[in-house]
Amino acid sequence: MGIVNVTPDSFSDGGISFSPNRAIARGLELLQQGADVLDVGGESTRPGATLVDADEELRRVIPAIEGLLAAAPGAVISVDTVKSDVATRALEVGALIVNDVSGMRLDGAMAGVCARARCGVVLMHSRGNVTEMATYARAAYGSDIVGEVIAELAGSVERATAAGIERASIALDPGFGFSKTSEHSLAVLGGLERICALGFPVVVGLSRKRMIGELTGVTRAAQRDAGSAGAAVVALMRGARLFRVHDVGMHRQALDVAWGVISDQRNDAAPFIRPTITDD
Ligand code: HH2
Repeated sequence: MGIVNVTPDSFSDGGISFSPNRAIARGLELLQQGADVLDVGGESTRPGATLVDADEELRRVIPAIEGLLAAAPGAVISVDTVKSDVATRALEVGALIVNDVSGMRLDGAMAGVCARARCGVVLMHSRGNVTEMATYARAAYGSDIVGEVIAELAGSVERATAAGIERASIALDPGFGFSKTSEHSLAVLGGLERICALGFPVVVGLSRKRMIGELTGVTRAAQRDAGSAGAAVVALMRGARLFRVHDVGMHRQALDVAWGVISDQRNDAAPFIRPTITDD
């Protein structure tokens, strides 16, 4: 999933796609790099970011989604929003997935909107409202953080299925960096297999997050792509299958190689090598 942040204030790329034309150009570039999904968002969850109302969020994301689908009609678009009004309109103009970082906790109408649209949903783990979810205000866990994340994700699955969303339409995301210190995020990555064992496809958003900065010492978020790809490969090995990333080209290459190695070691796998490449 390539990230298209139509925001002035996202933590690593705020401003770079903050106009419909720039967002469309960015999205097309990410498709070219091998993105299977474009995740279009209009509100940053970075601590200190400005909250936006639904009208402003709609002004940001709808022209970008419409323009992307006009330029790339087959593109699979997810909308990164916690607001049912934004999800409704995004689905009307052609988005196929709703990526809700609140796991449908914050807007009681969200689950019904997604059920009626029969869209895909990403239910991410977080705590608190949009302004606090990426802080440590609610980052208190006992000895089994993975168990707590699983229990809270189960609440999101319950909200979704009670409204009529089919289990086959749901993917789960443990929410790296959301109400989690870097130690917490590392513990969740360490226990990712338990989350994958719930039976839903698992999405990870590790790209450029603080944990990558704290492991590498790279202070500028936009320079953390190589470290992010390393973490993504670990997540793949532990069962994650969707990767929300800024640098699609680098992740595609790292994950294609890792997937090729994994596939090669499974007896039932088809050969993964692309024999047409001859220039090296
Ligand atoms: N992280 C961010 C936003 N949306 N969605 C999912 N499913 N998983 C994530 O980990 C996730 C997400 C935060 O990253 P970004 O969009 O780059 O920054 P910002 O919130 O500042 O716009």
